[in-house]
Amino acid sequence: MRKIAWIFMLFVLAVASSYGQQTTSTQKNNQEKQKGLKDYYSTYFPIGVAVSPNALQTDEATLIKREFNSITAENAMKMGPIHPKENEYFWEDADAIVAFAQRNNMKMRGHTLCWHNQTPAWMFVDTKGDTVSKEVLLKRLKDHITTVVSRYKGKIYAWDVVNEVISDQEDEFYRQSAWYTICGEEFITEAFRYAHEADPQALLFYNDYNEIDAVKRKKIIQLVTDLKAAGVPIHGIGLQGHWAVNEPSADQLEKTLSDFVDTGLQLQVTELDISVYSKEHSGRESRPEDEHDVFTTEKEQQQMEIYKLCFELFRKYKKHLTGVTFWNVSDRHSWLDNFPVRGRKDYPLLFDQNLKPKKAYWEVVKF
Ligand code: HXH
Repeated sequence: MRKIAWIFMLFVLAVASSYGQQTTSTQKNNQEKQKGLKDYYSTYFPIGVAVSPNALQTDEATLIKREFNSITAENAMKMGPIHPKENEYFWEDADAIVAFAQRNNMKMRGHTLCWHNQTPAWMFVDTKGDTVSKEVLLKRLKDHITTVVSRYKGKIYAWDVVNEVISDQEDEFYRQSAWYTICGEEFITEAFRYAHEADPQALLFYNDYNEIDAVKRKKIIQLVTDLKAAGVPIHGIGLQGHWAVNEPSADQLEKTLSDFVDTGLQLQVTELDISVYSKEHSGRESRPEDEHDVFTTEKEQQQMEIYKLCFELFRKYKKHLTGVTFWNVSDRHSWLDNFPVRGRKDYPLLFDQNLKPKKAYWEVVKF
């Protein structure tokens, strides 16, 4: 009788332990099923995302870790936020983002060292409020770049050194920014030199938008070709890629990528999003009819097709394309919520407001 009890006990234990093993392997399967964009694209290029320090404290952090293997600070490293006063840097936000990337074995892109927007008020004036000289401004630029790049040396593998210096006007080459008006084109070459001096290992990019426009593209190509020829340390071109349901066309994007490949520099798509509204190239207030312009099934379909097209071409150009970064995490919040139309919500990303993959996501990973 005792023997039977023992056999019964052993049987119970065996069943329990195999049940335990089963749950363990089921859990493992579940983990394997949680593939992210970075896994689908592991043999192509890193997939990045622009973040705020706040996003890293919410449930978006889990999504970021699952889907992405590269991070950019959306705002925290821009000159205004990080260098609010001449003798004062604000490191907290940028440091938190770099620490998150390091903790999670992600690559980190730096954005951006020299730009005409989000610059601190003190940068272009002296204590009396008069415009500073070229010498003073270049010295300030050098101090800024040296301090920021040195702090993250070895932690940031690529920097957007100069952002958006090419004009949108057909008959004008350089944007008439304060940098340009005070220094002439020299601030561009100097910015690259300062960055290279501070971290010789970092890859240095020129970054701009609306590169799918043939006229603007030609100017960007001219700029980077001249920089390269002059021996300026530049390694890549960042195509922001703020596109929309009505652009780019397949031919336009293919021509864009192949034209840039001809420069011999590496390419990255640095700020990808696809607005569900037709592209507008100037800002405006919202109009009553905008309210009806919501995320319809038709828009969802159009957005899915553009995303599909983009990633087909990105994969085709994988030899030259060394990264694709999304500008924001999910439709819960994006910079396009207020831009270019104030107060209008946009749905430009691959994850919806509940952080669930959208239809476009499945098209991007289906290949
Ligand atoms: C990017 N500029 C910046 O690189 C990035 O740092 C920022 O967080 C978001 C977008 C894109 C941009 C370019 C031009 C522009 C606005 C945004 O100017 C316009 C003004 C009115 C209408 C359309 C464009």
